[in-house]
Amino acid sequence: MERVAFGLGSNLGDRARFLRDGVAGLSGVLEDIAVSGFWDTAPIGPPQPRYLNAAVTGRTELEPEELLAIAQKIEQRARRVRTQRWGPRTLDVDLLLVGDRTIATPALTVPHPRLAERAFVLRPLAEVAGDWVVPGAGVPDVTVEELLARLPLGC
Ligand code: A4P
Ligand code: MG
Repeated sequence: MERVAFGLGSNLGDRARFLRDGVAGLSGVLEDIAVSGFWDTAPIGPPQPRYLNAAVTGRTELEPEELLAIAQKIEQRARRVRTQRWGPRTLDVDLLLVGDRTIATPALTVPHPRLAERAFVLRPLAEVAGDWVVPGAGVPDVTVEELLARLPLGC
């Protein structure tokens, strides 16, 4: 079993409901699930409503590609409409971490490429996975908690 982490975000409609739906979807495929608090965060990217963000960890035998497909299915169930990159969405489900693995294929990058620079990802993630060493984030090893502490103020 591999430990995996997902980041969830919503900034349209009933944000908490979309996050709860996302958590429910992930709880169907993960064991030992842990869910962070729901954080109200300032939007990064083009002007758009504030987000509610959360992180989920759990354990699974599923392959990363299967996890990505499941995340996308959960997004579709929230009837997510993709308009612009980094634009508003009912529900975004990103695969953040898969154990200590690094993956770089056209469809999937793990750890999530913008994980280390985003407080809206790291703050919820630190609640459920603060001591998780993020592969490729630095030498010597760097944990989620340390990445969060390194962020400039205001992120
Ligand atoms: N993809 C590659 N690696 C991954 C991965 N680890 N997890 C590919 C998920 N997807 C991954 O994603 C585009 C493609 O990325 C997918 O087809 C998949 O094959 P997408 O979700 O369709 O596009 P997107 O989310 O619009 O773009 P992107 O670059 O993923 O945006 P982000 O980084 O998710 O940012 N501000 C706040 N406060 N809170 C937020 O949650 N979110 C965004 C979106 C912007 N600003 C935000 C927030
Ligand atoms: Mg995304």
